[in-house]
Amino acid sequence: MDAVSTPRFVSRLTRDTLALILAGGRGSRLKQLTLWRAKPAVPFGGKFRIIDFPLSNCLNSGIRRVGVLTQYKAHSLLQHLQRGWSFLRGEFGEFVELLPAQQRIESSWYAGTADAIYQNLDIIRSHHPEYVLILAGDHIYKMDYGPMIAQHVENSADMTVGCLEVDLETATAFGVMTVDEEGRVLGFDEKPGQPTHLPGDPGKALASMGIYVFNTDFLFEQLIKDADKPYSSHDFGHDIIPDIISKYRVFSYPFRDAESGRQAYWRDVGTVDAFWATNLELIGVTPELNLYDKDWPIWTYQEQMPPAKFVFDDDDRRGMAVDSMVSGGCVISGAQVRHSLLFSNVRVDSFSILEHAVVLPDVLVERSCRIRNAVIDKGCCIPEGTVIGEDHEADAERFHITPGGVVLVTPEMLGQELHHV
Ligand code: ADQ
Ligand code: ADP
Repeated sequence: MDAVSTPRFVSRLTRDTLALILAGGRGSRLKQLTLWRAKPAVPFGGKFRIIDFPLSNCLNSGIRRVGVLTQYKAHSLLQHLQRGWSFLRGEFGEFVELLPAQQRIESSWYAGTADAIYQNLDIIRSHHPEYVLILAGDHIYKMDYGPMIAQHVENSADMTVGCLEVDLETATAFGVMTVDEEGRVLGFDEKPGQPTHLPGDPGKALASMGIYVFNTDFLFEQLIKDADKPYSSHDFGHDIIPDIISKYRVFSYPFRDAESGRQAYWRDVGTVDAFWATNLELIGVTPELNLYDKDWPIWTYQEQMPPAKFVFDDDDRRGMAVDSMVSGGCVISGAQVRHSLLFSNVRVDSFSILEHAVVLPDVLVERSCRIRNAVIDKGCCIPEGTVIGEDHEADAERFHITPGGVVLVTPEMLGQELHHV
């Protein structure tokens, strides 16, 4: 049996690994959804936040030492982590540690992803990990990191980069790699204008997932070297990887579904269109991302709430939701909800109709509203009779319309200062 498939070997490796989740990016393409919160704190899937996915992946992979590096608009993220992710016991060497920017005196803010790690070198060192797993805080996927670390060790690699095949047209948004038959990285171009396609497939490119395994000592050496370079942007994709591939052993790790061997589910909900579509995709009978999978639970923090209810209103009008997901605390009273995802504590009142809507927590939809193809941000109160998603010209005066025709509505756009109902 090869070592990769030996559970004991893998679990020793995951025990010796410290995961660091980069949770500081701005995520400006999510528009007003990230006006007050970092992208990893954006709610997703009815009751989760995006960061719950990489964090749950760590836990389910047996990695129980995790640092979360925060930066931009971190309040809501920190609150979520403190409430939901402080259950690991430090006494047993297990923790989710918050690592905000400004740990070092000489620089006050993280420059790039490598700088964010560099600023925390002393803290990383104090945990004595053998391997460091660097993750992004803003992707939706379920991944066992154990086999990736095992492959890294079997290859005697200095660094391993997780990768996916993507369509060539979208490859300009990624780090694009070329590899040899053994998977060793030969070339790496961050966000290339003209991405190189896969050898046998002109429509596809090999993209970095922005997740990396490093031998700790090697990581330290490279970060210290990079920190001294005056023209570096201190970024893994721009600076570190292109600089090391010709001198050291850098390998790719293709992210595949363990059972089917096919490319696994992975989404960057970086735009409002992607956010809307990825949430609504969860509704189908057999969605690609199964949140009901007991073998790979996604943990989160959520207030305790009563079950959702669907009630007749005073005029005996039926409250109903079909082809939808409805979270705890919701009340649908004399209203119709179709092909929509309602997060916790949403109230929809009489005569209102919701279709293809993603409604974040704590929203009140008053009577006689019609809402289609929309994302409604947390805490909105949609006043009686409001129509959204039928006339884009009218919508554009108040709301944000995406290139895909989805209407984004936030409390500010409705002139509502208070975030909670
Ligand atoms: P991008 O996602 O564009 O590309 P970047 O904006 O640097 O790269 O973000 C990477 C991750 O780090 C995100 O989770 C972000 O939130 C976080 N982050 C960014 N700057 C940070 C900072 N200073 N402090 C803390 N966190 C920070 C990267 C790779 C590409 C790869 C794609 C895959 O550079 O090569 O293809 O990810 O999505
Ligand atoms: P969360 O994303 O945790 O649910 P909120 O949606 O309440 O949190 O907002 C995230 C952060 O932004 C909180 O610190 C909140 O106080 C702040 N915030 C939200 N809306 C506004 C606003 N209109 N003006 C100022 N701060 C706001």
